[in-house]
Amino acid sequence: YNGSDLWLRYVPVDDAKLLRDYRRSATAIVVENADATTVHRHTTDLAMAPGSREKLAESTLGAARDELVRGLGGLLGQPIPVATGDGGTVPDGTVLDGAVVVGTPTSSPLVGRTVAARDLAAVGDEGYLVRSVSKGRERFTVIAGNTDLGALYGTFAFLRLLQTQKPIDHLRVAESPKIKHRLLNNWETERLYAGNNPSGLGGLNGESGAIFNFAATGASAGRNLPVILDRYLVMARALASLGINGITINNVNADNAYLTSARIAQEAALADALRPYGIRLGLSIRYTAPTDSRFAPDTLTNSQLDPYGADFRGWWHRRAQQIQSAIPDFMGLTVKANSEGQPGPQDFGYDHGDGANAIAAAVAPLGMTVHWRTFVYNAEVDNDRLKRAYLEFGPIDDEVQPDGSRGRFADNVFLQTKNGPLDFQAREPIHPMFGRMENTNQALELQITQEYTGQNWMLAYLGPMYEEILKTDTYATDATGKLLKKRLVGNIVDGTAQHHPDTAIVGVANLGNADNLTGHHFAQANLFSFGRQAWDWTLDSADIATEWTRMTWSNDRRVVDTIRKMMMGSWESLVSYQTPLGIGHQFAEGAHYRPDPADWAGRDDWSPIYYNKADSVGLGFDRSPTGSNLAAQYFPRLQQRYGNIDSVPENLLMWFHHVPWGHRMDSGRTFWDELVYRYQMGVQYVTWMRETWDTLQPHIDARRFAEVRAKLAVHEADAADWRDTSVNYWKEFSGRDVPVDDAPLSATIVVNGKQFGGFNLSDTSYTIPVPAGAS
Ligand code: BDP
Repeated sequence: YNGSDLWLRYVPVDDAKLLRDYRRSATAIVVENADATTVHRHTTDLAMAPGSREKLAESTLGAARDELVRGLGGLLGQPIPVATGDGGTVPDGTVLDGAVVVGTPTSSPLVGRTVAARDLAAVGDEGYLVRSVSKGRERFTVIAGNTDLGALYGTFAFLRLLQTQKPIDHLRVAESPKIKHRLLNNWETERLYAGNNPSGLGGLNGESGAIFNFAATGASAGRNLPVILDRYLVMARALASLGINGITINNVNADNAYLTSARIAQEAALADALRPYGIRLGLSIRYTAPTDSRFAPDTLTNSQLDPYGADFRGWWHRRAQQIQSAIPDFMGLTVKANSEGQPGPQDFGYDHGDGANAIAAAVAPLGMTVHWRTFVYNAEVDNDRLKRAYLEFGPIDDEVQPDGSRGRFADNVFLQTKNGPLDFQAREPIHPMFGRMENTNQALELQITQEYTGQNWMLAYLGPMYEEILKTDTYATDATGKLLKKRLVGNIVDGTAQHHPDTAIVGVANLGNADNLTGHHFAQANLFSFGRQAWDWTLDSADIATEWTRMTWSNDRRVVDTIRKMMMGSWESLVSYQTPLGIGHQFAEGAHYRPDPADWAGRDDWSPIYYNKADSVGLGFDRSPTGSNLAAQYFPRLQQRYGNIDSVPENLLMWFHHVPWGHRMDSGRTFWDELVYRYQMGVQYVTWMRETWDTLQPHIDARRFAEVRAKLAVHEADAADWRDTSVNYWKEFSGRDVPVDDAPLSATIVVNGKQFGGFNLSDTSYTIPVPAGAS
């Protein structure tokens, strides 16, 4: 088995008693009028590639029915019949004992009769109820939504119960998403480690490694869009199983090709295939696209790019209209402007507010949104790249408008902000803008693809990282300085903190054309976890790990416990051997995989030495009041906590302070000793993971076992490289010896306040290999 079903593996339930119970509770599938509500298609030549396993769904309820057929059939080890009466409805008096009934009150009279309208109203547009119902001597299960999509989400939730071996005979589930737009950004192949070749990057057969094949040549020619490949639908089903409802399909460093008529026709085909699963399409665009000669004769000159001019707005409106006529439910545009060389309004004397509002005004009449990214930086701002975003966006959010209200950004603009102020480092403090942008829609951007977290070589489960971010207290206050009641990052993002009506969360995805879609088998867990947390950010990442493991690997107790343990410490261990105690960005330039702490990359703000500031005094970037004072961009409580070396959490120590080598740590050790221990502990965790994985061999299918095993060997060697390279380099500045074991260390990993023990650190001392060329 190659991992190509992601977590939608429906292998027979291996617990005999449970299997008997399940078989009694799921004897028939009833989806009334499943085909009556077909989802509209806007392309005519849509087809699956020859030999496909997947099949194009014609409707959302059809997708729900097909999933039950596949899922129950697989899990119960026998085909489960689909029952529908004449005209697609089930006549009164039909025996329903054991049936699984799916629908909305509109699609299904039976659902309408069984579920109280009030209960259903409470779960909103995309929520669902799953209920065990008894009528006389009949017992059956109803999966109900207000919309077909809600019913589809409920169907996946029901199947998940069986996949994770939960009881299904007394169900009373009511669920609805906390955040409205739960989206992926797909950077195509940039920072993608999920391509179908051994390095995980580029492509075979003329394919690029990207999941969607827009421009195939060579052996793949003829299989490019609008031909639909199995992996698109596996993706669609998997995303629907999490409740992800949109995907922006191209890189934020956008190629204007995505706006050409030919490409729009291909995008329409893709949108048609994904529509039954509730997944809407969006595009990333370049601010200056109107000047691209590919759009001739509808091409503007630079002087027509004035955001207040009719030319610029008219152009975007026409283009958006063209997209909408091919893709009526198109979401909108994501913009990376005046960031890393991308053009933007500042090139023409305007600010981000002017630029965002211009495009927003052009698409607002079409009901579309603009996601304007806040990833802007400049090393010259107080010598600290990290301060720039808030300095640029804060005043626009705060600006008093002619009508007396505050905030200039339009209602259909989302500011899309990375979790931290730098750039997806393995651990960052939260971005200071969260909670500070009271008057503008916020979208939190998280990275799922493992650009800075081990790419496709390292096993790093990021669920705990997302959890840490979402549950961090912003200590946001209201205008009078009073602490808000709800003020975790998750509350800001879901709108409950500051009453934002429109809410969004975005994951930069890791989907490629690899057999298992994500490169590393365990990278599937990061997509899964993101989706679960996008639906409900209060979920516990350890529970999510358990769920994923049961669905993906096995329900065997030992396998579940072992894999969960490996996963839960893996991120913290990565932080520990890569960038411990709050140091960031120590990567060799470009690839962002190996360490190179001594590097100056030609530009301060891309350079490890700019971030580490190593000298004979100590290590770390002073962002306290004696330094750049990034700390002051946070709300008062965090400002004080981060700004003081004695109160800053140790895991962010070097983020905010230049820490003297002899500084006393909580452990009683000096900073230098603690630092070295952290590197070593991180590596030892990986050793433990590698050894532990080996013990699972009898329980794991051969191919996936071997693939993970091979990656863990590379992982261990590369983690050791991080440790050795870093410690060797820091030693030149500290002039101190590498500590030898004082006592056996307790290697408890604490994730979000919960402890995950699991491995024995009897020997934390190690000898650093002398680097080549040193005497
Ligand atoms: C950085 C990536 C780069 C992206 C950029 C962004 O290295 O590929 O374009 O973020 O988010 O992390 O715009």
